[in-house]
Amino acid sequence: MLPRPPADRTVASPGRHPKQAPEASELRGSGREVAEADSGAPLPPGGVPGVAAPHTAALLDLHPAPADLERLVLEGMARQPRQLPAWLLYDAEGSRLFEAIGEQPEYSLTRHETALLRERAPELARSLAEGITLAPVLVEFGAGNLSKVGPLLEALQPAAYVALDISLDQLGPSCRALQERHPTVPVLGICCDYADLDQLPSHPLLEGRPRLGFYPGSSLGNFDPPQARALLRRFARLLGPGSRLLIGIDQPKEQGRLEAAYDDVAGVSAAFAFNLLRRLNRELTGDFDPTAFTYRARWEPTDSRIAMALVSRHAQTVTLAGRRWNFATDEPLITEYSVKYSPEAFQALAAEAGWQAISRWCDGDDDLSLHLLAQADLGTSRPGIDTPIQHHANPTPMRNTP
Ligand code: AVI
Repeated sequence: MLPRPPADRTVASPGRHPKQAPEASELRGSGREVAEADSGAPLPPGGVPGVAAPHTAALLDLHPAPADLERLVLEGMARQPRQLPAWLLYDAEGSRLFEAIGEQPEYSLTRHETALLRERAPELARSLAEGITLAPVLVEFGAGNLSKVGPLLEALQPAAYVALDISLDQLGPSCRALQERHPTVPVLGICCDYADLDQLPSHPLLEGRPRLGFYPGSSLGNFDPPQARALLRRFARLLGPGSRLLIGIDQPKEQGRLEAAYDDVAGVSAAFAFNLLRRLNRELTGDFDPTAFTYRARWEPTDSRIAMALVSRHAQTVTLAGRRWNFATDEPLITEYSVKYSPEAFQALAAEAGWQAISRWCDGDDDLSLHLLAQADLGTSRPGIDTPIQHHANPTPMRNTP
Protein backbone atom coordinates (compact mmCIF):
# COMPACT_ATOMS: atom_id res chain seq x y z
CA MET A 1 0.00 0.00 0.00
CA LEU A 2 1.36 3.39 -0.96
CA PRO A 3 1.95 5.79 1.89
CA ARG A 4 -0.37 8.74 2.19
CA PRO A 5 1.10 12.23 1.84
CA PRO A 6 2.09 13.91 5.09
CA ALA A 7 0.01 16.44 6.99
CA ASP A 8 2.21 19.22 8.38
CA ARG A 9 1.16 20.80 11.63
CA THR A 10 3.06 23.92 12.41
CA VAL A 11 2.68 25.73 15.71
CA ALA A 12 4.49 28.60 17.36
CA SER A 13 7.89 27.91 18.89
CA PRO A 14 8.47 28.70 22.58
CA GLY A 15 12.19 29.32 21.90
CA ARG A 16 13.70 26.51 23.96
CA HIS A 17 17.46 26.27 24.11
CA PRO A 18 18.65 23.35 21.99
CA LYS A 19 20.55 21.84 24.90
CA GLN A 20 17.34 21.13 26.79
CA ALA A 21 15.81 17.80 25.94
CA PRO A 22 12.03 18.15 25.93
CA GLU A 23 9.51 15.34 26.14
CA ALA A 24 7.93 14.47 22.81
CA SER A 25 4.49 15.08 24.30
CA GLU A 26 5.71 18.43 25.57
CA LEU A 27 6.95 19.29 22.10
CA ARG A 28 3.57 18.67 20.60
CA GLY A 29 1.68 20.32 23.44
CA SER A 30 3.77 23.42 23.87
CA GLY A 31 4.27 24.23 20.25
CA ARG A 32 7.47 22.86 18.78
CA GLU A 33 6.98 22.24 15.10
CA VAL A 34 5.85 18.65 14.58
CA ALA A 35 5.11 17.16 11.19
CA GLU A 36 3.65 13.73 10.74
CA ALA A 37 3.34 11.53 7.67
CA ASP A 38 1.11 8.51 7.77
CA SER A 39 2.92 5.75 5.91
CA GLY A 40 -0.01 3.36 6.05
CA ALA A 41 2.37 0.48 6.74
CA PRO A 42 2.00 -2.35 9.26
CA LEU A 43 4.23 -2.51 12.34
CA PRO A 44 7.42 -4.44 11.42
CA PRO A 45 8.68 -7.44 13.41
CA GLY A 46 11.12 -5.14 15.21
CA GLY A 47 8.42 -2.51 15.71
CA VAL A 48 8.38 -0.35 18.79
CA PRO A 49 5.82 -1.22 21.46
CA GLY A 50 3.56 1.73 22.13
CA VAL A 51 4.00 3.13 18.63
CA ALA A 52 0.86 2.14 16.78
CA ALA A 53 0.83 1.17 13.13
CA PRO A 54 0.54 2.77 10.65
CA HIS A 55 3.85 4.53 11.09
CA THR A 56 4.28 8.26 11.04
CA ALA A 57 7.38 10.24 10.07
CA ALA A 58 7.65 12.75 12.91
CA LEU A 59 9.70 15.94 12.91
CA LEU A 60 10.95 17.77 16.00
CA ASP A 61 12.33 21.28 15.68
CA LEU A 62 15.15 22.07 18.10
CA HIS A 63 16.92 24.54 15.79
CA PRO A 64 19.01 27.11 17.68
CA ALA A 65 16.96 30.22 18.42
CA PRO A 66 17.87 33.47 16.54
CA ALA A 67 19.52 34.83 19.73
CA ASP A 68 21.90 31.85 19.73
CA LEU A 69 22.67 32.44 16.07
CA GLU A 70 23.61 36.05 16.75
CA ARG A 71 25.79 35.09 19.73
CA LEU A 72 27.66 32.43 17.72
CA VAL A 73 28.22 34.76 14.78
CA LEU A 74 29.49 37.57 17.02
CA GLU A 75 31.89 35.13 18.71
CA GLY A 76 33.13 33.90 15.34
CA MET A 77 33.59 37.41 13.93
CA ALA A 78 35.70 38.34 16.97
CA ARG A 79 38.13 35.42 16.42
CA GLN A 80 41.45 35.78 14.66
CA PRO A 81 41.18 34.75 11.87
CA ARG A 82 37.44 35.39 11.73
CA GLN A 83 35.64 32.03 11.49
CA LEU A 84 31.95 31.17 11.51
CA PRO A 85 30.37 27.83 12.50
CA ALA A 86 30.22 25.55 9.45
CA TRP A 87 26.57 24.61 10.06
CA LEU A 88 25.58 28.18 9.14
CA LEU A 89 26.31 27.24 5.53
CA TYR A 90 23.27 24.97 5.48
CA ASP A 91 20.19 27.12 4.99
CA ALA A 92 17.79 25.93 2.27
CA GLU A 93 19.95 27.33 -0.55
CA GLY A 94 23.18 26.13 1.12
CA SER A 95 21.80 22.59 1.43
CA ARG A 96 20.85 22.66 -2.25
CA LEU A 97 24.31 23.90 -3.22
CA PHE A 98 25.99 21.25 -1.07
CA GLU A 99 24.05 18.57 -2.93
CA ALA A 100 25.28 20.12 -6.18
CA ILE A 101 28.89 19.99 -4.88
CA GLY A 102 28.43 16.23 -4.47
CA GLU A 103 27.71 16.02 -8.21
CA GLN A 104 30.84 17.90 -9.32
CA PRO A 105 33.47 15.67 -10.98
CA GLU A 106 36.19 17.07 -8.71
CA TYR A 107 34.36 16.16 -5.47
CA SER A 108 34.46 12.35 -5.34
CA LEU A 109 33.79 11.91 -1.61
CA THR A 110 29.99 11.64 -1.87
CA ARG A 111 30.04 9.33 -4.90
CA HIS A 112 32.66 6.97 -3.49
CA GLU A 113 31.10 6.77 -0.05
CA THR A 114 27.62 6.19 -1.47
CA ALA A 115 28.95 3.37 -3.65
CA LEU A 116 30.81 1.81 -0.72
CA LEU A 117 27.67 1.91 1.44
CA ARG A 118 25.56 0.42 -1.33
CA GLU A 119 27.97 -2.37 -2.17
CA ARG A 120 28.88 -3.31 1.40
CA ALA A 121 25.54 -2.73 3.15
CA PRO A 122 24.84 -6.37 4.19
CA GLU A 123 28.32 -6.76 5.65
CA LEU A 124 28.20 -3.35 7.34
CA ALA A 125 24.82 -4.15 8.87
CA ARG A 126 26.04 -7.55 10.12
CA SER A 127 29.10 -6.00 11.74
CA LEU A 128 27.12 -3.12 13.26
CA ALA A 129 24.56 -5.46 14.79
CA GLU A 130 26.98 -8.13 16.05
CA GLY A 131 25.91 -9.29 19.52
CA ILE A 132 22.74 -7.20 19.45
CA THR A 133 19.63 -9.12 20.47
CA LEU A 134 16.99 -6.40 20.26
CA ALA A 135 16.21 -4.50 17.04
CA PRO A 136 18.29 -1.31 17.36
CA VAL A 137 17.56 2.33 16.63
CA LEU A 138 19.79 3.79 13.92
CA VAL A 139 20.70 7.43 14.65
CA GLU A 140 22.24 9.45 11.80
CA PHE A 141 24.09 12.67 12.60
CA GLY A 142 24.09 15.44 9.98
CA ALA A 143 21.72 13.43 7.85
CA GLY A 144 21.21 16.07 5.10
CA ASN A 145 19.04 14.74 2.30
CA LEU A 146 19.13 11.17 3.73
CA SER A 147 20.60 9.92 0.47
CA LYS A 148 23.09 7.47 2.01
CA VAL A 149 21.16 5.51 4.60
CA GLY A 150 18.79 3.52 2.32
CA PRO A 151 20.93 0.40 1.78
CA LEU A 152 21.78 0.28 5.49
CA LEU A 153 18.10 0.50 6.45
CA GLU A 154 17.28 -2.38 4.14
CA ALA A 155 20.10 -4.56 5.41
CA LEU A 156 19.71 -3.69 9.10
CA GLN A 157 15.91 -3.36 9.41
CA PRO A 158 16.23 -1.27 12.59
CA ALA A 159 13.31 -0.70 14.96
CA ALA A 160 13.47 3.00 14.05
CA TYR A 161 15.60 5.50 12.17
CA VAL A 162 16.34 8.90 13.69
CA ALA A 163 17.86 11.64 11.49
CA LEU A 164 19.50 14.70 13.07
CA ASP A 165 20.24 17.71 10.89
CA ILE A 166 20.45 21.49 11.13
CA SER A 167 18.40 22.23 7.99
CA LEU A 168 14.68 21.99 8.72
CA ASP A 169 13.82 22.83 5.10
CA GLN A 170 15.70 19.79 3.93
CA LEU A 171 14.95 17.43 6.81
CA GLY A 172 11.14 17.59 6.58
CA PRO A 173 10.75 16.60 2.93
CA SER A 174 13.65 14.14 3.14
CA CYS A 175 12.12 12.31 6.13
CA ARG A 176 8.76 12.09 4.42
CA ALA A 177 10.31 10.77 1.21
CA LEU A 178 12.40 8.23 3.13
CA GLN A 179 9.34 7.06 5.10
CA GLU A 180 7.61 6.43 1.78
CA ARG A 181 10.54 4.40 0.46
CA HIS A 182 10.94 2.45 3.73
CA PRO A 183 7.41 2.17 5.13
CA THR A 184 8.36 -0.57 7.63
CA VAL A 185 10.90 1.55 9.53
CA PRO A 186 9.47 4.41 11.63
CA VAL A 187 11.32 7.64 10.82
CA LEU A 188 11.93 10.54 13.21
CA GLY A 189 13.66 13.76 12.10
CA ILE A 190 15.20 16.08 14.69
CA CYS A 191 16.26 19.51 13.46
CA CYS A 192 19.12 20.56 15.73
CA ASP A 193 22.77 21.46 16.01
CA TYR A 194 23.84 17.92 16.92
CA ALA A 195 27.25 19.21 18.04
CA ASP A 196 25.53 21.14 20.83
CA LEU A 197 22.98 18.59 22.00
CA ASP A 198 23.44 17.09 25.48
CA GLN A 199 20.83 14.38 25.15
CA LEU A 200 18.38 13.08 22.61
CA PRO A 201 14.81 14.19 23.25
CA SER A 202 12.59 11.78 25.07
CA HIS A 203 10.56 9.98 22.40
CA PRO A 204 8.99 6.49 22.28
CA LEU A 205 11.05 5.59 19.21
CA LEU A 206 14.27 6.16 21.13
CA GLU A 207 13.47 4.36 24.37
CA GLY A 208 14.71 0.96 25.58
CA ARG A 209 16.63 0.01 22.45
CA PRO A 210 20.30 -0.32 21.57
CA ARG A 211 21.40 2.72 19.56
CA LEU A 212 23.71 2.56 16.58
CA GLY A 213 25.25 5.78 15.28
CA PHE A 214 25.83 6.63 11.62
CA TYR A 215 27.91 9.68 10.67
CA PRO A 216 28.81 9.57 6.98
CA GLY A 217 30.24 12.26 4.69
CA SER A 218 33.42 13.00 6.66
CA SER A 219 31.59 15.83 8.40
CA LEU A 220 33.79 15.25 11.44
CA GLY A 221 36.48 16.98 9.39
CA ASN A 222 34.55 20.25 9.60
CA PHE A 223 35.47 20.44 13.29
CA ASP A 224 39.02 21.08 14.48
CA PRO A 225 40.61 18.02 16.15
CA PRO A 226 39.84 19.03 19.78
CA GLN A 227 36.22 19.78 18.79
CA ALA A 228 36.09 16.52 16.82
CA ARG A 229 37.29 14.59 19.89
CA ALA A 230 34.64 16.32 22.01
CA LEU A 231 32.00 15.52 19.38
CA LEU A 232 32.90 11.83 19.38
CA ARG A 233 32.57 11.84 23.19
CA ARG A 234 29.20 13.56 22.83
CA PHE A 235 28.05 10.85 20.37
CA ALA A 236 29.05 8.22 22.96
CA ARG A 237 26.85 9.97 25.53
CA LEU A 238 23.93 10.44 23.12
CA LEU A 239 24.05 6.82 21.97
CA GLY A 240 24.55 5.31 25.42
CA PRO A 241 26.86 2.64 26.82
CA GLY A 242 27.89 -0.23 24.57
CA SER A 243 26.82 1.52 21.36
CA ARG A 244 28.55 1.49 17.97
CA LEU A 245 29.28 4.15 15.40
CA LEU A 246 29.77 3.81 11.65
CA ILE A 247 31.60 6.90 10.46
CA GLY A 248 32.89 8.05 7.06
CA ILE A 249 36.29 9.75 7.06
CA ASP A 250 38.05 11.32 4.08
CA GLN A 251 41.82 10.82 3.89
CA PRO A 252 44.72 13.08 2.88
CA LYS A 253 45.55 12.88 -0.79
CA GLU A 254 47.40 14.81 -3.46
CA GLN A 255 47.17 18.61 -2.92
CA GLY A 256 45.94 19.39 -6.44
CA ARG A 257 43.06 16.94 -6.17
CA LEU A 258 42.03 18.26 -2.78
CA GLU A 259 42.12 21.91 -3.79
CA ALA A 260 40.14 21.17 -6.96
CA ALA A 261 37.53 19.26 -4.94
CA TYR A 262 36.92 22.38 -2.84
CA ASP A 263 37.16 24.90 -5.66
CA ASP A 264 35.46 23.22 -8.62
CA VAL A 265 35.58 24.67 -12.10
CA ALA A 266 31.81 25.20 -12.19
CA GLY A 267 32.07 27.47 -9.15
CA VAL A 268 29.58 25.55 -7.00
CA SER A 269 31.90 25.42 -3.96
CA ALA A 270 32.44 29.18 -4.25
CA ALA A 271 28.69 29.79 -4.52
CA PHE A 272 28.19 27.63 -1.39
CA ALA A 273 30.56 29.90 0.56
CA PHE A 274 29.11 33.15 -0.84
CA ASN A 275 25.63 32.02 0.14
CA LEU A 276 26.76 32.43 3.76
CA LEU A 277 27.10 36.20 3.21
CA ARG A 278 23.56 36.35 1.86
CA ARG A 279 22.32 34.45 4.92
CA LEU A 280 24.13 36.83 7.28
CA ASN A 281 22.73 39.85 5.45
CA ARG A 282 19.23 38.42 5.63
CA GLU A 283 19.13 37.01 9.16
CA LEU A 284 21.45 39.38 11.01
CA THR A 285 20.83 42.58 9.03
CA GLY A 286 24.31 42.58 7.53
CA ASP A 287 25.55 44.62 4.58
CA PHE A 288 28.22 42.28 3.18
CA ASP A 289 28.97 43.07 -0.47
CA PRO A 290 29.83 39.66 -2.02
CA THR A 291 31.71 41.35 -4.86
CA ALA A 292 34.18 42.72 -2.29
CA PHE A 293 35.32 39.17 -1.44
CA THR A 294 36.94 36.35 -3.33
CA TYR A 295 36.68 32.60 -2.56
CA ARG A 296 39.80 30.57 -1.74
CA ALA A 297 40.35 26.88 -0.86
CA ARG A 298 43.88 25.96 0.25
CA TRP A 299 45.47 22.76 1.49
CA GLU A 300 47.30 23.36 4.80
CA PRO A 301 49.58 20.32 5.19
CA THR A 302 50.67 21.09 8.76
CA ASP A 303 47.08 20.77 9.95
CA SER A 304 46.12 18.21 7.29
CA ARG A 305 43.17 20.34 6.26
CA ILE A 306 41.58 22.36 3.50
CA ALA A 307 40.87 25.91 4.64
CA MET A 308 37.95 27.55 2.83
CA ALA A 309 37.68 31.31 3.10
CA LEU A 310 36.12 34.43 1.66
CA VAL A 311 39.01 36.85 1.35
CA SER A 312 38.50 40.61 1.45
CA ARG A 313 39.58 42.18 -1.87
CA HIS A 314 40.32 45.52 -0.20
CA ALA A 315 40.09 47.29 3.17
CA GLN A 316 36.42 47.65 4.07
CA THR A 317 33.95 47.97 6.93
CA VAL A 318 30.94 45.69 7.17
CA THR A 319 27.92 46.11 9.42
CA LEU A 320 26.51 42.95 10.97
CA ALA A 321 24.19 42.44 13.94
CA GLY A 322 24.33 46.13 14.73
CA ARG A 323 28.16 46.26 14.90
CA ARG A 324 30.86 47.40 12.52
CA TRP A 325 33.66 45.04 11.48
CA ASN A 326 36.84 46.11 9.71
CA PHE A 327 38.43 43.84 7.14
CA ALA A 328 41.97 44.50 5.92
CA THR A 329 42.99 43.76 2.32
CA ASP A 330 43.42 39.95 1.94
CA GLU A 331 41.92 39.28 5.37
CA PRO A 332 40.08 35.92 5.33
CA LEU A 333 36.71 35.05 6.78
CA ILE A 334 37.04 31.29 7.28
CA THR A 335 33.83 29.61 6.18
CA GLU A 336 34.97 26.04 6.90
CA TYR A 337 37.90 23.76 7.53
CA SER A 338 37.89 20.22 6.22
CA VAL A 339 40.40 18.10 8.13
CA LYS A 340 41.56 14.87 6.47
CA TYR A 341 42.62 11.94 8.67
CA SER A 342 44.71 8.92 7.75
CA PRO A 343 43.11 5.74 9.14
CA GLU A 344 45.72 5.60 11.91
CA ALA A 345 45.28 9.27 12.85
CA PHE A 346 41.50 8.90 12.94
CA GLN A 347 41.60 5.72 15.03
CA ALA A 348 43.94 7.42 17.52
CA LEU A 349 41.53 10.37 17.80
CA ALA A 350 38.57 8.03 18.27
CA ALA A 351 40.47 6.11 20.98
CA GLU A 352 41.04 9.37 22.86
CA ALA A 353 37.27 9.83 22.81
CA GLY A 354 36.62 6.31 24.19
CA TRP A 355 35.87 4.52 20.90
CA GLN A 356 37.60 1.32 19.83
CA ALA A 357 38.27 0.68 16.13
CA ILE A 358 36.58 -2.56 15.05
CA SER A 359 36.74 -2.64 11.25
CA ARG A 360 37.45 -0.42 8.31
CA TRP A 361 36.11 -0.47 4.77
CA CYS A 362 37.62 1.69 2.03
CA ASP A 363 37.04 2.61 -1.59
CA GLY A 364 39.23 1.18 -4.36
CA ASP A 365 41.89 3.90 -4.11
CA ASP A 366 41.81 3.99 -0.30
CA ASP A 367 40.79 7.67 -0.48
CA LEU A 368 38.12 7.43 2.18
CA SER A 369 37.10 4.93 4.85
CA LEU A 370 34.04 3.79 6.70
CA HIS A 371 35.21 3.01 10.23
CA LEU A 372 33.20 0.87 12.60
CA LEU A 373 33.78 1.90 16.22
CA ALA A 374 32.48 0.47 19.47
CA GLN A 375 32.48 2.15 22.83
CA ALA A 376 35.54 1.00 24.69
CA ASP A 377 33.79 1.08 28.08
CA LEU A 378 31.46 -1.88 28.08
CA GLY A 379 30.95 -1.80 31.86
CA THR A 380 27.30 -0.86 31.70
CA SER A 381 25.49 -1.72 28.52
CA ARG A 382 22.04 -0.88 27.21
CA PRO A 383 19.31 -3.51 27.04
CA GLY A 384 19.64 -5.60 23.91
CA ILE A 385 23.44 -5.54 23.66
CA ASP A 386 24.49 -8.98 24.79
CA THR A 387 28.00 -9.60 23.66
CA PRO A 388 30.78 -7.11 23.23
CA ILE A 389 31.63 -6.59 19.58
CA GLN A 390 34.87 -8.30 18.51
CA HIS A 391 37.63 -5.86 17.75
CA HIS A 392 40.85 -6.36 15.84
CA ALA A 393 44.04 -4.74 17.07
CA ASN A 394 44.84 -3.56 13.56
CA PRO A 395 41.68 -3.56 11.52
CA THR A 396 42.54 -4.58 7.97
CA PRO A 397 40.73 -2.48 5.41
CA MET A 398 38.05 -4.30 3.49
CA ARG A 399 38.57 -2.71 0.13
CA ASN A 400 36.00 -2.07 -2.54
CA THR A 401 37.25 -2.83 -6.01
CA PRO A 402 37.31 0.37 -8.11
C1 AVI B 1 30.03 18.32 4.82
N1 AVI B 1 31.45 18.30 4.64
C2 AVI B 1 32.02 17.01 4.97
C3 AVI B 1 31.95 18.84 3.37
C4 AVI B 1 33.49 18.66 3.28
O1 AVI B 1 33.93 17.97 2.37
O2 AVI B 1 34.20 19.15 4.14
C5 AVI B 1 31.57 20.29 3.23
C6 AVI B 1 32.05 20.94 1.96
N2 AVI B 1 32.28 22.19 1.83
C7 AVI B 1 32.66 22.49 0.62
N3 AVI B 1 32.66 21.38 -0.06
C8 AVI B 1 32.26 20.39 0.77
